Amino acid sequence: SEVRGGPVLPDRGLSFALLARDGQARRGRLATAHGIVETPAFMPVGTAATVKAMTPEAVAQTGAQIVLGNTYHLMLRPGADRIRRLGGLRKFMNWQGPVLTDSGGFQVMSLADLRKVTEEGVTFRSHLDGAKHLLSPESAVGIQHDLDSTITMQLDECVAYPAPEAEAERAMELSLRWAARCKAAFRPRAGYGLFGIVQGGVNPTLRHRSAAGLVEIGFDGYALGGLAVGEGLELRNLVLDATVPHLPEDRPRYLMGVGKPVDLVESVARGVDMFDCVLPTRSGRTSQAFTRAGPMNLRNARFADDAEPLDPDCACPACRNYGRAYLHHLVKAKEILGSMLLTWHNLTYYQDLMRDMRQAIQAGRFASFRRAFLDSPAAGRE
Ligand code: PRF
Ligand code: ZN
Repeated sequence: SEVRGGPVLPDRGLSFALLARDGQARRGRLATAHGIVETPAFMPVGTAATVKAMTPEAVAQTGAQIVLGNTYHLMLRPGADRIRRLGGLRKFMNWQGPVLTDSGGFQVMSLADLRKVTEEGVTFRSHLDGAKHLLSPESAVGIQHDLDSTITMQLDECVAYPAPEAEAERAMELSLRWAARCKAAFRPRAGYGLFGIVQGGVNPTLRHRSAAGLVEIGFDGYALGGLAVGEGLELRNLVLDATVPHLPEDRPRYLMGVGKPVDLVESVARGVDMFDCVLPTRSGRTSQAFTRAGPMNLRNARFADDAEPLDPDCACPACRNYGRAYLHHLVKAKEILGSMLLTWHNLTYYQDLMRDMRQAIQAGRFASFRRAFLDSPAAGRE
């Protein structure tokens, strides 16, 4: 079982205690104004002030200690000022723990219409009603203050993959200038933090310069952006290996938008402490389950008469109280409960994986854990 310790909050910022190290893998504890996060940690995505198909109470029962929200979606609907008046995002959505909010730049690039990036910020038209907006480093931080985010992300620009090196360099340098403006606009408080975001495409030199520039400005944590954009596991691992050594040991490292279970294990092995990804929740709504026996699509006819639990080694309600045949029926009939139960299971699977990694690091057996995982069907490499 995990080491327990009371929260120790610094006067300003977040406290991050490194409890154990095993190779590059780290076991840590992040203390925030809104609760403790044991790391390595996976943050379920709650884009529009909801982790889709789950109540916050159920999200907490999966073992999640922090959820992610999105500046872009919330500024457009229901509006940052409204959420501020209603007591902040945590109160609005009834999530008791800490929240990390992404800054909006990445979502603008993937969702908004008529985007334009300038030194000032990014202008765009809402994908909901076409209204024109500007997101600047200062307004992105201001909106995250309105949301009362526990962890605020800097505004950055993430380039597509592949990108010409000059383009990756321009976006990296712009993101660094935006990082300094975000730091100046951020109001430090005890138990709240601001994270910088490393960019630089897949070029190790650019990544190094980005990391060094961010460290000079000084942040409560450092995110790795611009990855999981189609570069593939091998290239991503090379970028991680080239970047992580340039980040401070005593600050959390967050790999944005990653990933599949195997990606989490391989990134923890390279020193990453935090993750977020839509995969467990989105897959849950599209009939895909992550299990110890590997990924399963519950739409498959082979489950029609299969009364076995989805994953016999999982303690979630979907696995304890129902069989695969029933889950198959629910997804075939497009019943909402199918999305709910598969999301509940997938989030539990992800949290169990993180807990198992934390325990393995703590016990100094992460290398054998990693080998066993990679050799198992759960790695999805069949
Ligand atoms: N920047 C921000 N959010 C992100 C990313 C990024 O580069 C990614 C990249 N996978 C996911 N989410 N701000
Ligand atoms: Zn389960």
